[in-house]
Amino acid sequence: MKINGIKQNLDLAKFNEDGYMVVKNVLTEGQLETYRAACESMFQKKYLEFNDGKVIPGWAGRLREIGTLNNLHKHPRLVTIVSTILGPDWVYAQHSDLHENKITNWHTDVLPERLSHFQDKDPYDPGYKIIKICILLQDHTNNEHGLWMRPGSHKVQANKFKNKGGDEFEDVCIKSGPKDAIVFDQKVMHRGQLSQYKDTYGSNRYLITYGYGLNNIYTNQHAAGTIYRQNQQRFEIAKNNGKAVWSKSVNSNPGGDVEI
Ligand SMILES: O=C(O)CCC(=O)C(=O)O
Repeated sequence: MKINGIKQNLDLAKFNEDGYMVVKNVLTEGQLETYRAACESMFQKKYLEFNDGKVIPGWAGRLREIGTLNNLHKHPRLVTIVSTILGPDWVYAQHSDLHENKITNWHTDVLPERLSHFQDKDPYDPGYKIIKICILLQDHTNNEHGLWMRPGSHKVQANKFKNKGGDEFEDVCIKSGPKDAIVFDQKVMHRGQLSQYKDTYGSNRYLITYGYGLNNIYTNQHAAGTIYRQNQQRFEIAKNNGKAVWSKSVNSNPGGDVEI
């Protein structure tokens, strides 16, 4: 889709109300094919096993082996989405994750308790505005293995870093196509698949996710915690020659940038 088309299709009122929106056809057919092939190849070489799947954390802009996917986070179509939602003064929040077949239950993307020392500011202050862009590289129009949302839950103040309740929200399954992006306020409750897409469809489920936020202390603190978490996970990958398993007891302190 052309940049102008993307801009016109962004329903900001709905985004503010529900905490998310689907942006159709952000990728071209060619990008989809290239990126799926890049993921297939990359996940043979480097990964952290996590929740029944594999992840590569903190890769965007620094995983040359992944080809053109390496710089998708700076693509003009994504930049247009971000600047339409956040205005001109935003930063890439240093969050990128790539998932293969991961199972993910309900949560928000506010830093978890174990990283809460990075963020002394309350995520429910008005200055905290961090969004995620997710691209699921397969068709979810006819299945329930895509991304799920609890619309409006981003507005409900939770006890700082704790997850919110759930019963008061409606569970909505997003029927995204493989070239669509889903953009959300990272305080909205969301989940991924609870059973394996690949068991039904015979191919891997891939997810690309990036974070962006207002250029302020809230985003800086969130980014610091995210970089730390990603480096902890990358450290495990590096230490295990590319193929590692994540466990809750891992408590490495890489103390700096980790190349994988
Ligand atoms: O697997 C998915 O679709 C969602 C993953 C997710 O919620 C996350 O990475 O925060």
